Amino acid sequence: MLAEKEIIFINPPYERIAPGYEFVKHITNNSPSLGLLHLAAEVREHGYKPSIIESDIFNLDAKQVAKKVIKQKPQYVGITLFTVGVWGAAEIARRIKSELPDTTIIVGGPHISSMGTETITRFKEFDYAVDGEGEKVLMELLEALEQDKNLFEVPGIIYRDRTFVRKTPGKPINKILDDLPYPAWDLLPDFPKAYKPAIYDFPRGPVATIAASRGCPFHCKFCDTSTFGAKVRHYSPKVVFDMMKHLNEKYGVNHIGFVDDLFLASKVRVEELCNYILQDGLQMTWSCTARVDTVKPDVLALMKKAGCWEISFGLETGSNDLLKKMDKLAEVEKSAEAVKWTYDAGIRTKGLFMLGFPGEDEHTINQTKDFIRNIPMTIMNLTKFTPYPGSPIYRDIYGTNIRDDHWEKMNGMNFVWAPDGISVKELDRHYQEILKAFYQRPKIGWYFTKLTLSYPNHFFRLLRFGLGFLIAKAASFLSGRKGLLIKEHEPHLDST
Ligand code: B12
Ligand code: SF4
Repeated sequence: MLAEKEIIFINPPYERIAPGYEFVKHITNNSPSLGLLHLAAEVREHGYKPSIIESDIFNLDAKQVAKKVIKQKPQYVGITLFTVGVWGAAEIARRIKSELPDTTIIVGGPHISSMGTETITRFKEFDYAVDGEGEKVLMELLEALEQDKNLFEVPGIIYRDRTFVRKTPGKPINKILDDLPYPAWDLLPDFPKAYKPAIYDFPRGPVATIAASRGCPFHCKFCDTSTFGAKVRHYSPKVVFDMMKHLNEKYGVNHIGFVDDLFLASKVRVEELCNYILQDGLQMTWSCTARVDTVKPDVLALMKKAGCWEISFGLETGSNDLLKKMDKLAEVEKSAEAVKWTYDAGIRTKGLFMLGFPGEDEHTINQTKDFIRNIPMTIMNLTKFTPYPGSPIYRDIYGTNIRDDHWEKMNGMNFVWAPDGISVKELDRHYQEILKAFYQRPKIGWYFTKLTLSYPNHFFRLLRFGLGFLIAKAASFLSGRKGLLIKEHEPHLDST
């Protein structure tokens, strides 16, 4: 018999690291899914018994995750889907369904918000999908299922009705975020210890994430905003402050990563939050993301005082031409000014860049190299341009053709597409060169040495990374691969 009202939420495994480079895991981002924490809190308030499986963080593959679920025999399973995770999720669902045919499998997340109908059509092992923000719609769906109501009355869901796949109208959003329960951090096994952002991305852990707002009104062509849409909604600053304090007092969290698309969308709210922190004397550091046009010296100075340690700016490229093509509504000169102000305020800048956007060529790549050498940026993140479903550029490139052949590679670390006149091989070479142009400067090397020595957490992670590298090299020589680390991709199993 099935346990009553039990729901297991799963963050499925996906390829974050090229096969053969598993030791890199010690220094990469191991943050939990905040979406699942929100959903678990919501269903718990309505009498369900939720639990959470974070596959990658606990090194669980699809088979192991399914085994855990099958043992628990839940009534419902909820899986969060990024495009990159769809195949892993489908394998988990298939395995669960073969042992527990009565367990209902519901999916949601950014991939569903952008390509839900296609996904449900293709993957018969998923029963229902929730389009967009999940809290309210998931509850309505569960209620409809339990009370055998007409599913067409639940807004924002996708389901199979005999041979048809139906999508119900509407995509309800949470208008007042303050009404949501706190994310269910208490349900995360080994929280906060097991969950770390990438090395050097925080000073002193433990770390937790908060989304203080949802939505973004911009339409940068590479960005998938289909989950939260254009309407920005905020928690009130007092509630954000209370959440920070709760994490600090209950779990000993010392650093918060704000994952809002536009943390600085409202300067007034950020100032209010800073004032709460300062009045209380809360000793936490935090980081956030911002557009370059939302910062000014006065607010930066206040943020620094209130513990802001790093701001991630989507700088993207050193070419104004490319920024225009991206519809970024930004200029390189403005970016340089914002980074300089941030540096002057004593806050680190993390520059988020991308390589290979349509229109990229040798000239724009050289402009990026010049740009990164000339701004006071502390850390740089370079992703390989990926046309994610849900982003405007996806439609420009592929039209309405569904390109599912690249899904498992859509992790920002593979070129799944290349602009005219430049090959993937050349892009890969430029990728290495740009990173070297930034990181091989003595100034940067010295900064990271100091950081490593100041925070033992980083030192130990680096040590494990180094040991892992040596072991992988030795294993490669012993198995006749002559020191080569990369291993072949295992092809995914088609579900159809
Ligand atoms: C923080 C973050 C990360 C963190 C943590 C990821 C995580 N596991 O949550 C890290 C750094 C690890 C990360 C990595 C990546 N990320 Co990221 N990330 C974000 C970011 C900035 C915020 C996510 C967040 O916490 N949101 C707040 C919570 C509350 O929302 P949520 O998770 O979406 O959940 C809500 C709904 O989606 C829905 N829902 C979600 N799951 C489910 C499940 C069920 C059953 C139901 C009913 C509903 C439901 O309900 C939730 C509550 O309302 C988003 C941008 C954004 N605005 O969301 C990008 C974003 C999600 N990332 C993106 C990408 C591409 C990636 C990477 C693949 C590559 C990269 N560029 O870094 C990797 C690997 C992805 C992975 N599987 O972890 C894309 C996804 C696009 C896509 N179609 O796949 C986004 C949308 C950025 C963008 N605008 O393009 N990411
Ligand atoms: S890149 Fe940033 S500003 Fe642009 S649409 Fe995405 S979240 Fe908004």
